[in-house]
Amino acid sequence: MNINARPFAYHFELAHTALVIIDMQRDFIEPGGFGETLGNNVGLLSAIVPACQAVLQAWRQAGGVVVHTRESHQPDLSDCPPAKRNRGQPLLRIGDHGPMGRILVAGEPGNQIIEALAPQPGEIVIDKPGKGAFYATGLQETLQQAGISHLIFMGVTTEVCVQTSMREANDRGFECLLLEDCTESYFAHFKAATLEMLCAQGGIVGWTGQSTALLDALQTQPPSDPVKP
Ligand code: C5J
Repeated sequence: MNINARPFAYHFELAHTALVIIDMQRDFIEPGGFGETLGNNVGLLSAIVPACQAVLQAWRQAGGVVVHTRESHQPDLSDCPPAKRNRGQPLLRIGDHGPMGRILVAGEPGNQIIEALAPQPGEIVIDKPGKGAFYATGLQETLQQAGISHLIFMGVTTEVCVQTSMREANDRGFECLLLEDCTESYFAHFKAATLEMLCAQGGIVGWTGQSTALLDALQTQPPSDPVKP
């Protein structure tokens, strides 16, 4: 399939492409979580949920591989270095008790992916202690075993975990597209700058495009059996 993208058309084959949804968790999107403790207006992020839902539904219908990531730490915080936990002056630090349970800790209510985009059985779910989806996870091996060479990204936040993951993926040889209307930041100018820099210089990190272009391409695909991850 070919879809319109920046800096030029993005070509992918469904059987070798995964949809990667970065950190669409209550901790970033709802009040009382990690994002808000850092002083951000978390309401800004929910604007992309309908577009993400439309893509996820179409991708599932087409039978494509889906990867969800969660930024999360072990309850003993053994995977959360002081350089991360002690940074800044948040209202609550990682591991502290908040209204949605312990901040950014695996298994807590706030650490779950929002209901609208909840993983389905058979989809890959990666718990990551860092910003990038490849750091201290088995994601690279999992994707290689599934024959995946192309990644289409959505999620939050554009300039932190999404950008880091896309750069990590590109360094590992994956051909990456970021859906512009399916990613969001607490800072509009950071989102805009990130989109520009990822696809600048002939696509130095990868491509960016619109979800409608992907949806149009998927509509021409006959529904198929799910690709085995
Ligand atoms: C942040 C993320 N912003 N998922 N995490 O700390 O972007």
